[in-house]
Amino acid sequence: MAQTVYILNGPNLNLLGTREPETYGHATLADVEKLCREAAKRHHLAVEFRQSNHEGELIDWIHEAGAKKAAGILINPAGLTHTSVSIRDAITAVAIPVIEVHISNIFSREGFRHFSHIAPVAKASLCGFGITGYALAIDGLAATIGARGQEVSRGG
Ligand code: CA2
Repeated sequence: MAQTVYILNGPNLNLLGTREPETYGHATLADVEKLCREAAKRHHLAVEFRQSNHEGELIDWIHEAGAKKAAGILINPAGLTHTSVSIRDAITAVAIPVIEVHISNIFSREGFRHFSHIAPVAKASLCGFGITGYALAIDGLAATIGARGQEVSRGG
């Protein structure tokens, strides 16, 4: 059975594509999900794609991914990146790789976005590539866990 990657999205990311296109682009969260499913398929990974505006629900899902021994978690904690010790603690408590993803370059924005509670406990952090960052993070996770990539078809 395929290994599963949990892709967790934090508060307000349900609004993606409706406002602030200069910062977050025009793609919707549904577009992000489609991109993730395509990237994961190339590595034969199944996807649990979720979004919540509630910190506790995100924490429950991190625990769930850990308990189910998921291949890993990609998380865009959104604003909670900069405030949530509890999400950091949940990540520390699970024994699976967690990759932090941000659509925008948090270091080129306001000072309060420069600090991440998540980065020190994440396997890797990636920001500034727009929604393409999610696909890049899936490729990185797959490389980390040694997931089987798409077989290259040989001609001739
Ligand atoms: O760049 C990212 O992915 C962020 O995680 C997005 C968060 C922000 O607080 C982080 O500093 C960086 C904001 C998510 C809210 O997204 C919206 C999208 C469209 C309209 C309004 C909010």
